Amino acid sequence: MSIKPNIAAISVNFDLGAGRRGASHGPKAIFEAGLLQELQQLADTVDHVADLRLVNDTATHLDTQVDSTNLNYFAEVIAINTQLAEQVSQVVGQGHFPLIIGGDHSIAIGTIAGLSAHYSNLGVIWIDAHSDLNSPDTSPSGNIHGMSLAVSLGIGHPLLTDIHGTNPKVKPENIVLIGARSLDEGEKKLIRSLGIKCFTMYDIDRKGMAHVMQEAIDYIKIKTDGVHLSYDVDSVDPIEAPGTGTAVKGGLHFREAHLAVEMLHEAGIVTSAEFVEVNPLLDDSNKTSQLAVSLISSLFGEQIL
Ligand code: NNH
Ligand code: MN
Ligand code: MN
Ligand code: MN
Repeated sequence: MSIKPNIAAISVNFDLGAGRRGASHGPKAIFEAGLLQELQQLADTVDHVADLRLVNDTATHLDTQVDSTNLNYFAEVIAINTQLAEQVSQVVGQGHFPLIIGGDHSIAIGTIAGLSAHYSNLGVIWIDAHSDLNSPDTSPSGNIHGMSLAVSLGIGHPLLTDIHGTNPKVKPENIVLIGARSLDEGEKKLIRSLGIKCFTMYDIDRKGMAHVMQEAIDYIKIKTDGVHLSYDVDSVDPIEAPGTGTAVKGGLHFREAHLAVEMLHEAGIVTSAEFVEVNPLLDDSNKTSQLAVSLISSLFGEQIL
């Protein structure tokens, strides 16, 4: 992003991919915390192009033959992601930078589907306490926000993997996971068998965040034609990000969380981004939505000095 981007913000008021309600209020809280005002100082142009939500019953027309075992709110997740993929693809086609504000992490399905139409080697940097690599067979919860990266790899129910065209949307060697500390058994197996690059909290403690980010950037930039940043705020320690549905202790500190996006800005490789899992119902202080605004500003070049 050495040239200032034209940002197209897309808010997704959706939380049925998660186990508890509230992330659907994330966009409102993040916008109220001053997102657009901050971005106006950093971007060439900023437009809030879409504010997506499920409308009434549009999502309930799944064939009774369809097996939706261990897929909570399956029809709703399909519906919102179909809309989102279309919107994201349109924005990329117009040459704008898609900035998606969630919402729970199931919306990465639609974001990545929409992007994949424009990139043959899309890179994905997934900053998250989790890896979201479950399928209905391995998921302990049935919550689709824990399956979105697997779906983007073409693993999971065909009605999810086929959203917005052919699959897989992303290749395992083009993914980097950062901040992992809560992985289910099936996810660990998949990371190993597919050889997905994964920097856990252990790696971050051991090598330092600057080293990890530099390795991640060097790894992904040589082989991709675009890089999507998928930032789940539960990657950040609950002390700094209490407002999220599945907080896990031992996370990124405030500066580590920022350094990641500061280094990505400096590297100039990111072509789209999403920030997800802010749940204002779990955070009276609005600390977490303020953190999201601060992280997004840093991604677009807000500097300390
Ligand atoms: N791994 C758990 C599951 O699949 C939790 C996923 N929760 C997330 N992922 N917040 O980022 O249910
Ligand atoms: Mn500012
Ligand atoms: Mn996630
Ligand atoms: Mn997570």
